[in-house]
Amino acid sequence: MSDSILTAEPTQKLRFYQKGTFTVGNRLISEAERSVQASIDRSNALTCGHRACQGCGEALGARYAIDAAMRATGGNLIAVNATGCLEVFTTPYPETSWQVAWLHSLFANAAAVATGVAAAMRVRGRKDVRTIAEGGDGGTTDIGFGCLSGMFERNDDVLYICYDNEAYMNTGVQRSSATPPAARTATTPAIGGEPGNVFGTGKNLPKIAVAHGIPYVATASVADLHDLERKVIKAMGVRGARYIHIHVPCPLGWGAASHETIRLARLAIESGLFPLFEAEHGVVTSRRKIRQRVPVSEYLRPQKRFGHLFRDAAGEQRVARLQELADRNIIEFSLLDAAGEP
Ligand SMILES: Cc1ncc(C[n+]2csc(CCOP(=O)(O)OP(=O)(O)O)c2C)c(N)n1
Ligand code: SF4
Repeated sequence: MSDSILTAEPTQKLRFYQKGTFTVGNRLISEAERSVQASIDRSNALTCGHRACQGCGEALGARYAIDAAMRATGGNLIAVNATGCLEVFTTPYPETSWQVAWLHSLFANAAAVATGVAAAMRVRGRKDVRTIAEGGDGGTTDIGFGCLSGMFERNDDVLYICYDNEAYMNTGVQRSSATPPAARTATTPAIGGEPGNVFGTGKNLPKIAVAHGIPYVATASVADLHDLERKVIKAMGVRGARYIHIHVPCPLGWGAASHETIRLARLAIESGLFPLFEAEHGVVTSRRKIRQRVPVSEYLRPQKRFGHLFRDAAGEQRVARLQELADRNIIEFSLLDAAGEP
């Protein structure tokens, strides 16, 4: 083949999506975009030796979020952690896996304690020391909600991170107000006329945070760690109240295989059930488009908490209702390209 034929060949732009391991991903993307996990410079805020279950999405999400915040602040960071799995599996007395200044608060008051820490740093003239509060969805959407809303309303200089595994996992998988409809939990068994969690209940905390008009709100997922890191770094560049809601599959509570954590998190995004977006001062400013749309059943089927949906016609109707919720998200957040396809 001559050179002239070679240069005349049409070129096709390839788009690379992270599909498998991050080792492969790191080799195929530019250095600037690579995950930090293989870098010798990574901060490792949460080291090995903690006692999370195998495949715990919360452990992964917390490690990447706090590492990114440490990088953004040069390590000048204090984390306040509500009671929950993350607190319990990282700090069995007298040990700790945290390599960052870390305080355990009550279940209900992580946001208020973090506000106090930020105020103390301000009074001491240490505005360079930044504060993060973190907790599970139970601690955030239910019992800590009042303190969190107050922190938002006063625009306190704190980043609050919610690790959403969609139930109270640490005490045995009870329903929270972030549990999805139809999901089976210890308190919403798959029996009776409406098996699993009831449709029409619960609350959407990212949207509630946006409604407070705070400087920055984002949703993120362990399925896209680059996006997660970028959002945490962006949040640390802003002063005032900030909120990031991270979707973190829980193999134990969801009845899923531990190696399915990332795939499930990805299917939640690609089905439209968990939209990824950012909002500033009450206005949605960006969203991540769906890349390969999938029906919600692909996400639900591998999880035992939704097993009762795949047994009879009544279950099929509930899957259709969940599909409607995903479709509504797709419209509300414009998750598909203009042509209607990813
Ligand atoms: C006031 C109070 N009520 C109940 C508890 C018991 N408790 C400890 S952890 C936990 C569940 C935490 O659930 P969540 O916030 O969703 O975090 P996860 O464990 O799922 O990460 C509960 C109910 C407590 N510690 N304090
Ligand atoms: S119960 Fe779930 S959230 Fe808790 S450590 Fe195990 S996998 Fe993680």
